[in-house]
This record gives sequence, C-alpha cells and structure tokens, in this order.
Amino acid sequence: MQIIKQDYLERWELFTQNINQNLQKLTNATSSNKKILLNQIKKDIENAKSEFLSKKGVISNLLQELSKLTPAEKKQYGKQINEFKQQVEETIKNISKQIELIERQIKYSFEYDLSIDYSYERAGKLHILTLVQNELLDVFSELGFEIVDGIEIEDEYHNFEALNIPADHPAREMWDTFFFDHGILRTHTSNMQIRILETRKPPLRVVSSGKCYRRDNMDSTHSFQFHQLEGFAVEPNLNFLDLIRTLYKFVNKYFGQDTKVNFTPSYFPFTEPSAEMSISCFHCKQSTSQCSICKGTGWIEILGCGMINPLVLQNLNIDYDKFQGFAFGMGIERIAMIKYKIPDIRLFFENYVEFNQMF
Ligand code: FA5
Repeated sequence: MQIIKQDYLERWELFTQNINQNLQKLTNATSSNKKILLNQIKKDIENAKSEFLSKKGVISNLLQELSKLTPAEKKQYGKQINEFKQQVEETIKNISKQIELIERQIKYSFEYDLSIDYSYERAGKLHILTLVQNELLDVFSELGFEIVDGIEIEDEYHNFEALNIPADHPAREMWDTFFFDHGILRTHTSNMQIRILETRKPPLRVVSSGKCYRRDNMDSTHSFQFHQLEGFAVEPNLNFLDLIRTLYKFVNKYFGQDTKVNFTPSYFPFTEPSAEMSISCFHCKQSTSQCSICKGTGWIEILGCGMINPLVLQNLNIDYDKFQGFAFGMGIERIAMIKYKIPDIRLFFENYVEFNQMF
C-alpha cells in the first residue's frame, strides 16, 4: 500500500519540474529576465515549503494519518513518509543554495562590473621619460654606480664657475638659462659633480638624473626644459680607457650586444680631454641610407664625456695627483627618441594621452 497519495506526488513532481525549467532558463537569460526568473523560483520555493513542510502541509498531514495506524503499519509507512520528507527538504535546500549563489553573482557583477577592462594601461602608467630614465639608472646601477637625486634650482657657481666656465666664457652663451633673483635653473646635470664632491670624499661612482633648462627655442629636437643623466667616477688611477670601457658596457647592455661605439674629440670646459660618443645605428644596423634615425650615416651621437678637468678637481680640493675622474652626460629625451623611434621631442610634453599610452 502507498500512504503518500498520488496527488501529493504529482504536486511535488510539478514543483520540481517547474523549478528545473526555470533554472535552465536562467543560464541564457538577460539580466532583467534573470531577476524575474529568480523571483519566480524563490516564490515557488516558498510555496513548496508551505505546501509540503509547514504545520498544515503535506508531511504533517501524512504524519497525522500515521498516528491512526497499527505499529506494524507505522513502521512501514513511517519509513516512506520519512524518505519523502528527506527528499523534499534536500531538494528545497539545494535549490535555495543555487539561487543564493546566482543572486550573489548578479549582485557583485552589478557593483563591480567585471566586464569592464580595468587593465594597468587604462588605470595610468609611468611616463615614457620616467621609464627610460629608470631603465638607464638600472643599467648604471648594475655597473656599480650609486644613484643620487639632483637639484634643479642652482647658483651660477655650481652650474658654471666650479665647472671651469667663468662669467666671460663663450660657453655660457651655449648654456644660457633662466635667471631669477636668488638663483638660476640648472642647464645641465653636471652641477651634481660639484654638489656631490663638495660633501663626499672619493672614491665614488655616481649617476644623477633630472630636469634641466635652457633658453633654447622649441623644435623637433630641442626644448627649453629637458632631462639629462650625468655619470661620473673619481678614483685613483682612472684613465680614458676606463671611461670607454664603462660606456661600452652601458651601450651593450642598453642598446644591444652588437652595437658599436665611436668617440670623436670634442670640447667641454669641465673635461679634458673631451669626446662625443656615437653608437652604430641599432635600427638599420648601418644597412640603409633611408634610415630616419641615423639619417643614413649609420651612427647616432648620444652623449658628451671626458676626463674630469684637473681644474675642477682643484676647485673641490681633491688631490688630482692621487685621484682622477671621468664624467659623461646624456639627454634622456634624445635616448628615448632614438630607442623608441619618437620623431618629435614635443610629444613628450604635450600630454597627448594616446601617445603616453603607447609605451
Ligand atoms: C652637456 O650638457 C654636458 N654637461 C654633458 C657632459 C657631462 C659632458 C659630463 C662631459 C662630461 P650638452 O650641452 O651637449 O652637454 O648636452 C648634453 C645632451 O643634453 C645633448 O646631447 C642633448 O641630448 C641634451 N640636450 C641639450 N640641450 C637640449 C635641449 N634644448 N633640448 C633637449 N635636449 C637637450
């Protein structure tokens, strides 16, 4: 005999069928339809709970009927009722859990729309000049140079005189800058040779980078504000070969193993002898006269360098019989333009977001 009436079983069957159909529909539903379906399922669950599990529900009725039966019948039918009750409770519990999970997913996908691309590029990133500056500093750090911050507001002594550029020196013209009542804006990072060696005793190897200013007109390769990186070493028995070796290592690490270097005699009041260093064009590999970077020459000039002039060491009270120094300075914009094929220096400063996001 079956104590659970056919009617109860059919009602239960109908409930589970409806819920399963609605759960399936949820998978492909739009977000507003999802909400409607979820509400429907939640209503169905509540109805099923009151219909089957409440005080006046199906299970209670069945248990009441059971009390009228003989002990032997109670045992037999009690088991059937219990199994049915368990099935109803577990099904309702599982569906409720599924619904809770789906609701949580919907809630969070609303509050934090995971479909929006919040990648690093969109959130903001370092400017290309900062990236290049960091790349350069990293290379020199690997070569044993200490990184020291610099100052941009200077006096004429540290920017010129201490570097062997007296007031009437023609080189002042080339490095003309912005003057104000109590100082000037530095024209190069070479001021840091003086600032550092005034306070620290050699031996040392230092790189320092930052902004410089000149009274230059803007064009595709010049700006009134730009960045330089200065490097210098003061040690016993240092010679020009040490300078070449250091710069050669830098070029190989930064521009590639097969990049060649070339030194051409030059003049800076604070180095003696002085040179300009060029590197072989790593874009065209010296193979085409059409190259826009080296203009078909095969070579790109990247920095000025030399042995620190003994007159500069003398200004700093350093015994130049005991210590020699080398120094070099490069424009960071120029390096970035060469490395990343950037055609115009003005692009760095125009705050053109698409350009900034390219790197
Ligand atoms: C100097 O400034 C020296 N202090 C470099 C130096 C240091 C030589 C140590 C020897 C020893 P120069 O004026 O050539 O040198 O400038 C160096 C680099 O700064 C240039 O090659 C260029 O890349 C960059 N530069 C100079 N003026 C400008 C400018 N107006 N706009 C952009 N970059 C510039």
